[in-house]
Amino acid sequence: MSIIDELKWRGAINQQTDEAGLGELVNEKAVGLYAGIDPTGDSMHIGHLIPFMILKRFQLAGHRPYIVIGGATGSIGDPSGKKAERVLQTMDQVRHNQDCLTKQMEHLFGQDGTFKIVNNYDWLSKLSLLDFLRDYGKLFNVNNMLNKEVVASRLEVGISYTEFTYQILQSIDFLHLFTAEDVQLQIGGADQWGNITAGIDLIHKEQGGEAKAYGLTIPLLLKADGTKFGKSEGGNIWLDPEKTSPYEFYQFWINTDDRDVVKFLKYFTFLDEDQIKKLETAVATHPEKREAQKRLAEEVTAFVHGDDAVVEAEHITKALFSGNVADLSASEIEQGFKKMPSVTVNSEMKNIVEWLVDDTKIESSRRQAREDVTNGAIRVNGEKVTDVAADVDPKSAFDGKFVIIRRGKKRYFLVRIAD
Ligand code: 629
Repeated sequence: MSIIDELKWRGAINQQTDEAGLGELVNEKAVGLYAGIDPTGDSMHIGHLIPFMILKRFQLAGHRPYIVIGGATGSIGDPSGKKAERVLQTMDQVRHNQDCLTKQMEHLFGQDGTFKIVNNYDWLSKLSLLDFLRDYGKLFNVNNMLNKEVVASRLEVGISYTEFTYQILQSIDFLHLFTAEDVQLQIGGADQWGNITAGIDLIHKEQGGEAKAYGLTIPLLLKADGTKFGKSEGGNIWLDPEKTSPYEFYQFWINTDDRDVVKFLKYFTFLDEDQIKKLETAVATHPEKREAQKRLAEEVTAFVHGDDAVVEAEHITKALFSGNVADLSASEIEQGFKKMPSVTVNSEMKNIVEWLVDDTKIESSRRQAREDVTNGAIRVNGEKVTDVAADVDPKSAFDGKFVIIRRGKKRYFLVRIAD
């Protein structure tokens, strides 16, 4: 299967500038191609991953991917998909974000030297205003620029000259990579169509109408229930483990709707058609086993956070489900209990009823606490405690850092111990 047929099968093609031309090109040679990202934040989220995973698929098929980190474009701000003018970031912020994203990209894609990461600050910052206007501005027709969806949709509310100019900067990148690195294809999300086609027009004006430059966009990812992909109640699903722990990341994929899981397997894993077909059958015949969701979570978590993170996430999931929390490590507790209610108390040993009511406030009254303990509804660090006269020793487990309380079947509380 050609790489383009594979992308079609994955549902990953929205528009192409020249389907026949690109189809021929990818069969002829190792094609240089790129996608860019602007450093508007200090981490990618899973929505950003899509075009870069497609670069990876091209690499696996023998092509030559480039990632452009937008150190220059990020200091301007792409109006694509934005309803209103952006607030400029300080150059310090841009540099900080650019360094974070570069590290993240290197970690995910850049280990083997065939996947190049470049920064457009290196060439765009050298351009003088006069060169910009004489060499490039002259090749852009304002009427065409105004007709780009991105600009047209902003004319009522207004758009600054700065953001209006963004498409020229991204076009210069494509031209630069075309001439310097023989990069002939740019890919991006559907919102990038206007910028990508502007670049191809510039290449044709500058290098002649026969120059072979192509664009391909990827559809916006929609979920079956109509909500936005990539968010949980807590906001974005980040790739930075400090912002979204590997366990939360794993849980996000595990919770995928049956109606979406095959689509996500195609977009976010490197599993092939046969493997995904088998999982599709599994969803249809044994949805309760959630085999496809499990495989999805394992594959994506391993790709982003490594195999050990998958083992940890599965360990936490099992422990929380069965209640056997005693052998969780401190790091697993931090991850698994991030979203659960927590309190901080001192390390003093105390009677369980008093401790549950006065110190941790997990129980609202002594009567309720005594009742729950006697009925066997309270577990301390995984062990049932039924004696109302028992003491809780906060230092007895997890290096004296935590006590885990479970009330009833499902309600967990994390008690942090101040030292
Ligand atoms: C210089 C900068 C280039 C080529 C591209 C760029 C960045 C581009 C952009 N992309 C989005 C971003 O950075 O703004 N102008 O947040 C984002 N992208 C991934 C996908 C996207 C897109 O990083 O393309 O569609 C989101 O899925 O919005 O020479």
